[in-house]
Amino acid sequence: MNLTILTYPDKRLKQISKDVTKFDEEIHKLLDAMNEMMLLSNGIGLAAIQVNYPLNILILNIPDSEGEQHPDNLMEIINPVIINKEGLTTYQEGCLSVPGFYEDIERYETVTINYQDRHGNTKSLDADGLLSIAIQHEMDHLAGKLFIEKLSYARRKKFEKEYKRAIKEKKA
Ligand code: Y12
Ligand code: CO
Repeated sequence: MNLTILTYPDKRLKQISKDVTKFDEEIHKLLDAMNEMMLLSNGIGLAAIQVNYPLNILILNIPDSEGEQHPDNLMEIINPVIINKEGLTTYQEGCLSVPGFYEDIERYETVTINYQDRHGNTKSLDADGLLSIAIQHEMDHLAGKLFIEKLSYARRKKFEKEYKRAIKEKKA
């Protein structure tokens, strides 16, 4: 499976993802290919829509306290639903679909989600810290939203200017 990451302003990133209903070999292949792509790209989170599959799938690999990622820490989250959210926190976020741009974004501090694993088993997860932030960032992708849409008007304007310039410089 050959995947490429869609980058802003690609309109396909705006698609609303749909629930997975068949937990078959095809979904397992997609999950494995997404993990490979996330590792290659130095990412800690990836939603299926970022590789042009509008399905409610996200994967995460949160680094440990030394900043190292371990294959054992891979999380595969399918059809997630937030059932509880508490508090507020701010973290400087980045996104593989918005390369080179990082900005402080406000999120809920903790979230509880229900989701399914790759076999369709139902699970529940209480998340805090970076895991909670990453889940919310990736779930926004499933709703067709990017973190830059949470910026103030002034910051968004600044971003558009800088991002356009960066794309131009890359092409030149
Ligand atoms: C906290 C904040 C955001 C998330 C969502 C997941 N985001 C990522 O995994 C972002 C990865 C990323 C990786 C990049 O590549 C390298 O560092 C080599 C990158 O690089 C450039 O843009 C040039 C940008 C973003 C989870 C938790
Ligand atoms: Co992202």
